[in-house]
Amino acid sequence: MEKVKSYANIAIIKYWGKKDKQKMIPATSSISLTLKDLYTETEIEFIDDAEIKKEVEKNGEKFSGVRDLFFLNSELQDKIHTEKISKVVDLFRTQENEKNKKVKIKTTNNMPTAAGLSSSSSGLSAIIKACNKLFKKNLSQEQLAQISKYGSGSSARSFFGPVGMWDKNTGEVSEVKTDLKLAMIVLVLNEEKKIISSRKGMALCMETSTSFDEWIRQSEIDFENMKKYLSEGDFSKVGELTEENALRMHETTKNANPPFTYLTEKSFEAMEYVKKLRKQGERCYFTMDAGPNVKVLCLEEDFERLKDILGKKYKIIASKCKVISDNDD
Ligand code: 2P0
Repeated sequence: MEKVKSYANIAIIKYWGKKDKQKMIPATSSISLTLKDLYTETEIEFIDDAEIKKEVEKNGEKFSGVRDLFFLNSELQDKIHTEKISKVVDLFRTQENEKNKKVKIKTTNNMPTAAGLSSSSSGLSAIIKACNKLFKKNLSQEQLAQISKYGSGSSARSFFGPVGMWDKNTGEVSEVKTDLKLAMIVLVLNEEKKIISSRKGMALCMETSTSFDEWIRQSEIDFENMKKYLSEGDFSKVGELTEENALRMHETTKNANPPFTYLTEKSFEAMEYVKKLRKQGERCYFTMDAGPNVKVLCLEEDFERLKDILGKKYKIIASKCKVISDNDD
């Protein structure tokens, strides 16, 4: 049995749209922080058909036809969910003698699943890492990132840290160098599953949103500027652009047909609160993904104080960044 741990990432320049779904070419380049305290732990082992049969008999019709066993937070997943994971494992069952190998995966997130807290980035990257070990493929971080994007685009960035990027023009996933020591404080406003998955949300926006072309055009500029601000170590510029880019992404949902939003009244209140703290001299900036929760970007040096302040008002999950090395497992 192999055990791995992988970390979630939160984008400060968002991936929102696919230029080519089959080849997994994103419509926008993205940059994210890899967070050491938002993670997934995954165990994987080979099993035989008899073990699958036994579990299916125990659990019922919904599980019939699964090719592997997939437990998420201790719960056996049904055929539909398991098939998505089996397709990811297929990316490693490439040799003739691997084609019929069955696996049992047990995965645990230390954060609410599918509430826009990026559990898919840590979850999918963990499965990729686990398969790399089990199938003894010995692939590099970059090679793993390139496989991981087929499971979930954002998961590719989790192979690099403290800051990772995915370039839409070169396809490359890599580390972004910066001297800034960054951290994130997630304000957990709602732990429910999101109504529209990011995958469906970004596809709807790409097909129908009247501001999508403008989003793509501006995102290219944002990406270049963010790389520059990170390399110059200009935190206020990084923070301001993080907010602007997130708001631009969310604008595309409002202009979709039908219009929708991931943000709630509570999200807007939290954004206002972050701005208020800034007026009081705190260095903090917000970002939001495909869910209502607000994430606060700050510097490590302000992390403890901001955790105290925000923790008085909100349930928080706070994390510094994770440095990922080549032999990270
Ligand atoms: C991001 N998100 O850059 C953006 C911002 C959500 C909002 O990447 O379809 O689960 O599997 O490639 O990676 C979430 O999308 O989507 C995401 P797929 P994924 O983090």
